[in-house]
Amino acid sequence: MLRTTLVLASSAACVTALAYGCARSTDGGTGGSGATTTTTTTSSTGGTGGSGALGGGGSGTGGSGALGGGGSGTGGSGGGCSGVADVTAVDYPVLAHGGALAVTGAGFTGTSLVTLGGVSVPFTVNNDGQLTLGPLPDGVPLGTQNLVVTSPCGASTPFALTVIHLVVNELDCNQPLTDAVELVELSAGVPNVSLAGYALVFYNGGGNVCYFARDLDATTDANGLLLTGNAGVVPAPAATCQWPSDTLQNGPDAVAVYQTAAAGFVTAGPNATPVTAAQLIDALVYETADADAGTLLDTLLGPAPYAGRVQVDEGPNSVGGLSETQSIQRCADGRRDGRRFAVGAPTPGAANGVTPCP
Ligand SMILES: [Ca+2]
Ligand SMILES: [Ca+2]
Ligand SMILES: [Ca+2]
Repeated sequence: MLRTTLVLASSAACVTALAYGCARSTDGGTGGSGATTTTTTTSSTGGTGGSGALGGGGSGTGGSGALGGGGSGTGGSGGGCSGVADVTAVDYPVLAHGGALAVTGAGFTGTSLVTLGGVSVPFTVNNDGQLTLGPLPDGVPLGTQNLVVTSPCGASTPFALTVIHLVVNELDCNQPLTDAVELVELSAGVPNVSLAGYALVFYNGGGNVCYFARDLDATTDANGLLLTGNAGVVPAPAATCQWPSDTLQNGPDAVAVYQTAAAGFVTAGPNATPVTAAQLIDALVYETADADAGTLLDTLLGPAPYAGRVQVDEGPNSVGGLSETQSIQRCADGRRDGRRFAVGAPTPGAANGVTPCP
C-alpha cells in the first residue's frame, strides 16, 4: 500500500515538473515530492525535497507535501541522485515477524523499495539517514537474511539480519494443589538466537491489566524453543526465565510477547498497564472452564468477526479436571490466532505432542 502511495505521489510530482519544463535537459531538476516522508501519518510538515532526477543541472523546484497539504519541501539539487543508499545500523538485529525496525544509514531520500530476504516490506522514510520498516510480513524467510534499500541511485550493499517467527508455543497454567510446574514455552523458529529486546507479559482477565512482565534475556535452544516457567519444571528453565510457583493465573487470562522491554509495563497497583496491541508480536488468551475475556480477545487477537478470536481452554474443569494434567499446545502456525492450539500431556522444552488442531 505504501508503494502505491509513493507511485501516485511521484506521478503528481511529474505533472508539476512538466509545468516547469523538466523534459528539457537544460532546465533545473525537479524537487522531489514530499511523498517519502509523508507516507503514513505526518501531514503537518512538508517533505524533504529529493534530488532532481530529471533535469541536467541547476536548482530544482521545491517539492510539495504529498499528503495533507504539508509545507513546501526543500528544492532538489538537480543532476541525478545524491548517493547510493547505505545501511549502517539497525535497532533489532534479530527481527520478529510482525515487528518493526529502525534503520540508520544515508541516502534514503527517494527510497522506492526495501526488501528483506527478497520480500518487499512496508517502510517509511523518516529522513535521509533513517528508515522505519514494518510490520514485518510473515512471509519473510527465517534465519539470516539480507536487507536491501533501493533509492534513486541504486540498491544498498546487503545488510544481514536474523529473522524469527516468535510465538507462544505451549502454556500450562494449572496443576493439582499449588501450581508448581507452570510454563510458557516460546518458539522463535531459529536455533541459538538471542531474544534480547523482547518481553513476555501476563494479563489478568479481571481488569484487563498487566500483572507480570519479564525481559526475554535468553537464547533459544537447538530447536528454536525457549522455555520459561517455575523452577520445578523439568527440564528447569534458565535462571533468567523462571518465575515463582503459582504466578501464572488460571484464566480467563492472557500471555503475550512484545517487541519492547519489560520495564515499560507496570505490573501492580492502580497504574498497572492496560492490555495493548502496540508492539505486540503474539498472544494466547486462555482459560480453565471460564467465560471469555472479551477485552483481552479484542485487543490481543482482534475484534469479531475475526475467526481467530478464540480463547483456549486448558481443560473442561478448573478443579480436579483435565486442566490439571494437560497443557495448551500450538498445533499449527499462525500468530495471534486462538484456533492454532490443542490440549495434551505437557511437553516442556520439547516438540509439542498434540495431534491436528480441533
Ligand atoms: Ca496457575
Ligand atoms: Ca495444566
Ligand atoms: Ca512443548
